[in-house]
Amino acid sequence: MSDNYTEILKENGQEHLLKYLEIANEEQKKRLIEDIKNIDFKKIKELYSISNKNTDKAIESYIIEHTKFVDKYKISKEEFDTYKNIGEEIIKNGEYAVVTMAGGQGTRLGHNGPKGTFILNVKPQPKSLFEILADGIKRANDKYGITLNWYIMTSTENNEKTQKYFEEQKYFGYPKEKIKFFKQGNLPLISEDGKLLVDENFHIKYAADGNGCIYKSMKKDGILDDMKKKNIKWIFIGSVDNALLNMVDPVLLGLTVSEGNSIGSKSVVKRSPEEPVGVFCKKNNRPAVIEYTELPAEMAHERDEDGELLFGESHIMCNLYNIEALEKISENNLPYHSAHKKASYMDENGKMIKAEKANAYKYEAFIFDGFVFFDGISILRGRREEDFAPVKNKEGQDSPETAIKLYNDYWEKMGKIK
Ligand code: UD2
Repeated sequence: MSDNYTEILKENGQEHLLKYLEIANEEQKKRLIEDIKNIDFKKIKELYSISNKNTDKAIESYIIEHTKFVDKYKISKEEFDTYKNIGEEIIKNGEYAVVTMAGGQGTRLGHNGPKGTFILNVKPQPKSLFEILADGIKRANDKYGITLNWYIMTSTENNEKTQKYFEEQKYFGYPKEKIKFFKQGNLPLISEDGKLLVDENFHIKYAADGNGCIYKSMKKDGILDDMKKKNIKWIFIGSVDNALLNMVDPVLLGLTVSEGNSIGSKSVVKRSPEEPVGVFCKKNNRPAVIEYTELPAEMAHERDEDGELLFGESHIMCNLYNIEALEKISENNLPYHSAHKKASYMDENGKMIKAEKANAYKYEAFIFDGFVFFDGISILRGRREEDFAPVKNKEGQDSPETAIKLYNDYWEKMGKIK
């Protein structure tokens, strides 16, 4: 290692990394030096400066207002049909594509692997979250006589495993050439005292940079160019962990087009003030979502004169954009949010330390922070029993058990309707 390094690490308060180089063998040394070479010290300072910010205060500095929405089942049949027809025309023309954000792991679920590979014991036979999504898109393909392009975002942590799983499962019968994977980026974890952490392989510890980084990743990996080449004009971006995710809703598309907006989103009524979902609002007169981790309790409990939660329109990760909107967001920088987390690491003597309590900060960009670049957003309120069966926790609410029930009930009802 050249002295140059020593100086740079010292100048940036990361000289503890030199100690690891003293105990490393040649191979480990090479690895760590390579990582050190790639450190963006400016970014680390920027990230560390936002750690543990008092988010309640941050919200108070904006004018936050309730936002309008359209209830899918309270509009007239005429209006409903108009939106539906507009949306269906675009879909049939091949100008619509879907994107799945699958960078997350199933940690909260206790699942060891990409979250999309988690199997739900649904009727008539168990299916992984990926298979449930594939089946949903296939149904739309059959209905509209098309084959939608399906883009899937993975992370460094799960990219290989995800692609292998799709191969093993023969892409769930989906035409392989219509599926494209791309990878999101990483950001370092930073200790409470501003230090980079090292893992047992003498690598600096990084974690996925949050679903808001999807915009830049789509641009960098040529996904936006690919869409333009294919004449795709409208793009749906959804999560991997909602067993009732409707990725192809022509009413949402038609509403967004009719209202002259570039972005749209599906919502459901928030179950309770405590439900862990973001909520739609206007922030300094711009469309926005306040994340559940950042919504002050007082605001979460506020009700209007009809007794409905004032901030009760849940962001269920059903987002729609035209291609220009995605281009625009990808050219802007979204803010990072910090979370105080447990992170195991290796100490300077080569001993693994398992964190018993939160000891480091993780930084993430949030997808809905891209909404602020637009004058308006079309929000279509759907129904929880049709649109939202999140799989988040091992047990209790939003667990496999609750998602399976919602899924089975929905399909039983749909079967009967047919
Ligand atoms: C998300 C939303 C929240 C609400 C809720 C509904 C954000 C920031 N929050 O909270 O407002 O809508 O979902 O279910 O979006 N993901 C990646 N890469 C990452 C992080 C996440 O691809 O770096 C994906 C993940 O695979 C999943 C989705 O984003 O498909 C949501 O991930 P989460 O579990 O981090 O979000 P959650 O439940 O905290």
